[in-house]
Amino acid sequence: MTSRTSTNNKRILIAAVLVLAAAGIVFALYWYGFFLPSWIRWEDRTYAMDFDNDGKIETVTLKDRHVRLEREGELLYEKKEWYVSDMICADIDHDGITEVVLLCWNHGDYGISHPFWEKNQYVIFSEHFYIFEVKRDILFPQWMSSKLIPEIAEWKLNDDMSFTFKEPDGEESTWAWLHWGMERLDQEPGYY
Ligand SMILES: [Ca+2]
Ligand SMILES: [Ca+2]
Repeated sequence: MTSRTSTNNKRILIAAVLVLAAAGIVFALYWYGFFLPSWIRWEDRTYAMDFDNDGKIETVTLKDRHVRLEREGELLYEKKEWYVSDMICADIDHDGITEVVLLCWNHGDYGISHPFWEKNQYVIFSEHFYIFEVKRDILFPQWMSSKLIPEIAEWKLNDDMSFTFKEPDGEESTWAWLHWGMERLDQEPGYY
């Protein structure tokens, strides 16, 4: 092997290592949400109330994309792997118990119910609509959507506990929890 060939091989090896390192960095940035859509509005919110009717005040906080549940300064529950853009706490199903409703970005179309045969989908980010109750000192899942199609860019809770959703292109629709799941109110029935 000539010295020129050896030098070329080293250059190729270094170039390959640099390409792999760059790909790794890009993947890490994607995984941690650096390339999520620019239209997402990341809100910070705090709700303090007796969510579980035990006579003590719980605080649910959305800050820096993450949700925390605390009681009297003690951290009860935190979900770090989800990226939560907004949160509303209200009794959206009219049963007298306040729900914690999240607009959330995570990996995979199906949230925690991800089918085993959809392994490649686990990498891709998608937006979800999640409903929890504060129960047993955690955010206890009541209903969790699969990937939202279309996505929700903004939402508003109306006085009757219906939601107005605005899509990234500006189109609006009205939805509510009537029986099971979110149902569309302002046209032919649809479901999230
Ligand atoms: Ca309580
Ligand atoms: Ca309720």
